[in-house]
Amino acid sequence: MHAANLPPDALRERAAQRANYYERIGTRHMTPLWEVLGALVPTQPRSPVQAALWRYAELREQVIEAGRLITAEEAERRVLILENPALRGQSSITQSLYAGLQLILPGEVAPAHRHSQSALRLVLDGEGAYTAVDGERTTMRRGDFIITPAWTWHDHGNLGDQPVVWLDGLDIPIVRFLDAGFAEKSEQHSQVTQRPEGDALARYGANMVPVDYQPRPAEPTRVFVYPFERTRASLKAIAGGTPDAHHGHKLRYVNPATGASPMPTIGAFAQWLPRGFETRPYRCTDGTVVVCLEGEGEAKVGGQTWRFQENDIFVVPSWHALQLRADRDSLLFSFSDRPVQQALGLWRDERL
Ligand code: 1HN
Repeated sequence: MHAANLPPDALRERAAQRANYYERIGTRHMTPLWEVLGALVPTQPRSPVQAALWRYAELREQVIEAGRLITAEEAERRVLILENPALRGQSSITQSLYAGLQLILPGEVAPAHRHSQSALRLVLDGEGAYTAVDGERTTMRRGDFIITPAWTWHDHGNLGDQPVVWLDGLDIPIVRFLDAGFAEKSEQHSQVTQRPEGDALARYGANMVPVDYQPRPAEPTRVFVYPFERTRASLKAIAGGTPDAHHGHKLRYVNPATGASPMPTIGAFAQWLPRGFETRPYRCTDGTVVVCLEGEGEAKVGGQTWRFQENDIFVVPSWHALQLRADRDSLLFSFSDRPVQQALGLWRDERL
């Protein structure tokens, strides 16, 4: 008999029988699919992630205070994690990604280590720091996008006279989900450099590669720094053309030897929105972290609207419509797990 036709007594009786049954099978570590099927297989993504924005003025103040409380040495990495408001305690900004703001003060060293997690840095503030990746240093300049692929040795230092702040993005939640994390500390505090600065960019980042180099599939790029100067010049050069209605002028960073994303788990993008331009709403399945490197404007994410300016950071959850408006010429950097979703045949987007 259909539930709607049962008298109230019978309905109550049946609910009690089911509850009793669920409890008995529960003691044997079983649970009924029919109670959770809709949530397990939603008709479209219903991310628990919350749209959120962090203003750099506040971030900077807080991270500078951390500089008075703990040294880079003691902390190993002096970082304030940006936790999604709906994922507190999980060290995650989206379900798949970690983000944090790192500070290194003049004279400090963040000692060499390596781990299975892949990392990116986006330099936000200050001059004079460097990162070393597998034996090569790169000077960190504002807007530079620097990667430390999985299992590469990396350390940072500040040889200048200013605090240097950057955004870290890592695939920590992905590696945690897969239970595939390893890490080790180096005996070398700071890596001994094996090649001069600029070597990787000269060999792999000038539309050429060493004659016998054949990248393995999914190998991260040997180019570990994408200088802001070059990114900006490319965007400026194309900015005279007609912007895409949903993206403005948007490029994705690639491994120049393969066309794939710089690292297998994290995709990164740079976007130019001319002053006065407003994008049409767009959504995609990769929850995305966005940083304003230049300009200012307004972002609408789902039902929320924020103003953004330089170095502000916001997160767009999976399948939330995003609409951007630039009130000055604006340059936005963003990163997401898109290459993972694409490799698995999961990625979708929609132009609204
Ligand atoms: C890490 O190695 C760095 O190298 C930053 O700067 C943040 C967060 C978790 C695990 C490793 C870095 C990190 C991290």
